[in-house]
Amino acid sequence: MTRVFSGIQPTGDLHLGNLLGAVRNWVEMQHRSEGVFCIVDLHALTVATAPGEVGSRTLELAQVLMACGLDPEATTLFVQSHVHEHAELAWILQCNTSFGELNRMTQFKDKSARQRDFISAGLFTYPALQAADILLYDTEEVPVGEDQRQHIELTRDVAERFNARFGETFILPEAVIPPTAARVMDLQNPTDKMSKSAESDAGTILLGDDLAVTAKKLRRAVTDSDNEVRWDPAAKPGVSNLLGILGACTGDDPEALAERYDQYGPLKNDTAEAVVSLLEPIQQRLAELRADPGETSRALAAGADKARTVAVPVLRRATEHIGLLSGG
Ligand code: ATP
Ligand code: LTN
Repeated sequence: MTRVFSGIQPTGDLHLGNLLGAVRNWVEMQHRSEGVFCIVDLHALTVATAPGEVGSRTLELAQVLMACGLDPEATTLFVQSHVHEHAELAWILQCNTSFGELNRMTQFKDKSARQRDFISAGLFTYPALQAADILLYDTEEVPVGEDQRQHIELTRDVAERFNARFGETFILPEAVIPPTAARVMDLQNPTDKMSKSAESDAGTILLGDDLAVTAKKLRRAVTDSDNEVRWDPAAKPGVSNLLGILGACTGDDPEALAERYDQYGPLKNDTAEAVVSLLEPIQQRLAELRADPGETSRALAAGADKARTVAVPVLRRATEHIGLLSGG
């Protein structure tokens, strides 16, 4: 079976972009591949956090992922900091990544521009930790949204360089980007991606939102004034975003869907209905999981044990190929 790895940061409430662009595809892949899914809490430390915040968000995110359908029995679901090999391999990979490569990363440019007074070195070297996450599991496929393509390409470059320097060690992974909803846009500013860190949440559908609020946000989505339903992300970003969301929910091609509508109102209503039906069962399952946090903690501990069975030998392979003196 194909080894699949992906990660998600415990930095804010999950939104529809995370669900359609990433998490839903993980759930789909979990029974036909060997899935390893990681809550990347160390990545969350790259921007300022209050004491205790990352830990509680980590547990919450695990519950949300399980409510979305990730089955800890069928996959490996674990927390990055529980498997120390991630941080250790990240250091080794930093030493095989150039300053120039990291300096070209658009996520670093975007995120550092948003920090007012402190840009951590970790924010800059973040992609080396991400490369470690992926390479530690001999990963073949990495299901992510479009915004992560550049990081996966860097991971391949670093793996290739390491292999050339020290001998065949790492498998080169491929990004797997979904055909629809790879980039869900903000409903109020449809030229920006839907994001946890947007200034206002009017354009963001949060998985935990009251469903009446969800429907209202979709019906109030910004479109344009010509009232023509057409799939054209460049000229009609708002309308195309709704078509993309509806298509991702129903499994239809957004371009074909456009033919069925000649007004914005019905498109907005149908999109709201589709999103509400997608979220309703997730919210119900989440309420059950929240009632017993011990169940999630136990699943995460078992997940970390499973993860170590792969990560420990892969890190050893890397240190042996480098030729670090064995400690016995
Ligand atoms: P933010 O939403 O604050 O920018 P992020 O991009 O760091 O957060 P993560 O939680 O790290 O979000 O991302 C988890 C997954 O969700 C990644 O695979 C990412 O590509 C995907 N993703 C995030 N935003 C979107 C979006 N608007 N559309 C599609 N996929 C997305
Ligand atoms: N950088 C990613 C999160 C992430 C990730 C990973 C994704 C960290 N490690 C490994 C895929 C594989 C983000 O910001 N969305």
